Amino acid sequence: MDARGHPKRPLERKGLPLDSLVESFLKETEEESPSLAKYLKALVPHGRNELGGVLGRFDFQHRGHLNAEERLLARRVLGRLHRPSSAGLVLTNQILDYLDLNHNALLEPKEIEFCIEILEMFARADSDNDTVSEYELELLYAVLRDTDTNDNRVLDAHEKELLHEALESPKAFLQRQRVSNPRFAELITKRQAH
Ligand SMILES: [Ca+2]
Ligand SMILES: [Ca+2]
Repeated sequence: MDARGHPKRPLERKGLPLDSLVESFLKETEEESPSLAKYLKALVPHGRNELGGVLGRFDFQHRGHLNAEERLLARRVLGRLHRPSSAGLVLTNQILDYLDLNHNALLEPKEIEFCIEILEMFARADSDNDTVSEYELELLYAVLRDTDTNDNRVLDAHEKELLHEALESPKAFLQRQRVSNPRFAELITKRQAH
């Protein structure tokens, strides 16, 4: 395995061909998913970089663009976001860092499945729909930070197990988070004050 995919030396964002990843993805997505393309094309440059950071996780062959299959995988994640914005994509990258369980800067099918399960759970954390809002991404990020008990910015096997239990009874889990996770509680309080 070369340095790019080495678990201890994850691919740096600055090493990714962000422009090429984003340009080619937007071009194809215009046809393949016009509603998603509409939001992504409106991103400011900083948001486009964040989008490139997400897309790089699906560039399994390191070619600087995604093929049809990789685009489908990317859209399984991006399509879950409610009106993807720059701030939402920053959070998405932070979240995906945790869910890159083998720390190789790519999201393999198993990691994607887990990611979708988690996103589905958080899609209903605040609003009752299938998409994850920026606020719900913030809640999820707060949960991941709390679950990362050894603070190494990735979910280790035992930490992932904790989250698996959460998926079995999401409502009870979120209730417990309000009590046990100060970052989560703070977000809820802020929200209620508005
Ligand atoms: Ca991975
Ligand atoms: Ca950890």
